[in-house]
Amino acid sequence: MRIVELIKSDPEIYNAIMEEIRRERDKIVLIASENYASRAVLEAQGSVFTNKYAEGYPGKRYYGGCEYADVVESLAIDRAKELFGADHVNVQPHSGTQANMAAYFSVLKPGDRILGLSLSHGGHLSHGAQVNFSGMIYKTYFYGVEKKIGQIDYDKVRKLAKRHKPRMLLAGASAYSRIIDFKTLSDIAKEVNAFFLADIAHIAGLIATGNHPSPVPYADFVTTTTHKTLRGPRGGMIMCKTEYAKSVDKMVFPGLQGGPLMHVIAAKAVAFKEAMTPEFKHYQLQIIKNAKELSEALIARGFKIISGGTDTHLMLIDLTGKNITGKDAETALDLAGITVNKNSIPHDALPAMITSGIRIGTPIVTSRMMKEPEMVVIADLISKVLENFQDRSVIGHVRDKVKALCKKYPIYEDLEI
Ligand code: DSN
Repeated sequence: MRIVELIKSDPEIYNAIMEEIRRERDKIVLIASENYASRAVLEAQGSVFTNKYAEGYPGKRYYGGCEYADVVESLAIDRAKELFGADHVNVQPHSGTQANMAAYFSVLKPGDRILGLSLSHGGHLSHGAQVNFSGMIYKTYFYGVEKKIGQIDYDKVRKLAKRHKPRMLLAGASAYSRIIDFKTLSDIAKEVNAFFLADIAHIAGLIATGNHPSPVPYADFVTTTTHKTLRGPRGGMIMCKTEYAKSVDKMVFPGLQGGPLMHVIAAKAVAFKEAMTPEFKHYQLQIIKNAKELSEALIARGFKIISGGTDTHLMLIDLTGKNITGKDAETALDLAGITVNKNSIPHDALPAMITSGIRIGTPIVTSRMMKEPEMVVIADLISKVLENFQDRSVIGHVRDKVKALCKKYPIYEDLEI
């Protein structure tokens, strides 16, 4: 994409964009919740639809001139329905947390009880954490992962659900690497007469392509972001059973949001079309293959992975035996050109800003067309840095190798620099 005006009118922002392109090209980014969207998605998101107010829904807007906004939103809805097999879809939530908020508000009252996976065991802030609106408004209870196996024990979830009688049972995670048994969780919700909400933000791409079981047949509500494995623009979405369609739509607008971000909705539609292709299905499978290879290569180099491996796009490395905190690991790896995030591990003794772990994901390296052999190289580079994190010459050596690998697997070559 050629940038014509910005370079003249606002060189500071222009330069920051150029530096960001360079960063995304020249580093190995292993942030599990990020991805590199296609050029078509970027083009739709950078389009004139950013100019348009379209409060309301297709065919029922509060503004004139919405005929093309209706086209893109209807396409986004229809494609999402087809992709996930959902009864009803709302593509307007600005983010995953906004989507969760709208879904909660559509059926819950302040003070209702909710039960979800604890943030410190891989859950999400908006699933009841005290610092989040969800923890402030609802009475929250949490299930966790078992210390020994690093996995959810569904019998324990059932016991907790029977004890606390939540109005809503939440499924979904930000740092859980194993298949989530949505069917069992939905059975538990039914047994205690709770609504069941599955937040599939991390694994939406895997689910859309049949690489992870889908909660859509079982859940009252399925929320997601569109920018993680799904590889679309930054944003959120709600799927629900027909009986909740009206209350969800009313809660998104006018309940919680004003004008929808039509440029983002256009880009969501583009991403959903891409996600229906055989190439995307193959891409999602490769994400998982790469994650498995990377986790095995790390284990072979003496690293401990929570739950012993992965079924998905991510893994959580337990650094407790490695004499380095998550924070220091994140800093050292980034200096070497490998971007990860520090992450609490279950039962972590260190605070969330330090942590004893790092989270690693393979969506971006797979978008760059890297495969299993490159995962072994990356595991080796990670190991070198973490075993020698105070040695500047090792870090410099790894940085050179990272640059070479990135050159071999270029991305965004057609973006200006
Ligand atoms: N915090 C994001 C993640 O990285 O998983 C999700 O909101």
